[in-house]
Amino acid sequence: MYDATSLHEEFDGERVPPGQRETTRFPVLSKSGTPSVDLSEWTLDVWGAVNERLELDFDALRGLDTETQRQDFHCVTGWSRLDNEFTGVTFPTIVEAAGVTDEAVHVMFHAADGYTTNLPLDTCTRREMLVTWEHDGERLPADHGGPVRVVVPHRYAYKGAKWLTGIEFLTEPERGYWEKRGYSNTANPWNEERYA
Ligand SMILES: Nc1nc2c(c(=O)[nH]1)N[C@H]1C(S)=C(S)[C@@H](COP(=O)(O)O)O[C@H]1N2
Ligand SMILES: [Mo]
Repeated sequence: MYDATSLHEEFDGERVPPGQRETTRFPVLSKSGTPSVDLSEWTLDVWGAVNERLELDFDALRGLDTETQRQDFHCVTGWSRLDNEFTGVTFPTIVEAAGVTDEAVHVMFHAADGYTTNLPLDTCTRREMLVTWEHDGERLPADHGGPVRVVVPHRYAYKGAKWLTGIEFLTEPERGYWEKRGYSNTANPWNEERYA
């Protein structure tokens, strides 16, 4: 299993970032409750600055290279849950499958509840940036974004869209739901980039 729990070293920080408290619970934070996502109708759409638009159903997504990683999870409201096991497809695998073009500089993630969140492309093209459907050996619970969500251990968790439905490659930066409403656009936990 790939262990991503030492990535704090890259940010010259402690494993539990400043101002965070470790919890063994896994709280649920959603802007508007849990949408119902019918897996038989669900697809992950990938579009924008790509050579190959993708419309992956669940089996097609799981047919890409998958891996299991150990990762920490940092919520901007102050809790961190360490040593999660997530199984999924890494973002670089998706970039390759879609043939992302040189014009792409930014990424917008779209979700079934209308949520969006954004990141620069170079912040996404990392192995730890995972599109996942399994947590600690079980299918990802609906409250935590099942069937499929994004996890971002190098950023606060609001950068990880639950109920993922789309990945859009942009040629200009844009802001997502919380980034338009006062949360930090950069969201680095080791710099406590919580609010803009
Ligand atoms: N689609 C969607 N994704 C979302 C959210 C949301 O409201 N909708 N909330 C974000 C926030 S603010 C956080 S802290 C994490 C919480 O994930 P959890 O509920 O699994 O702890 O999901 C993020 N992803
Ligand atoms: Mo959050």
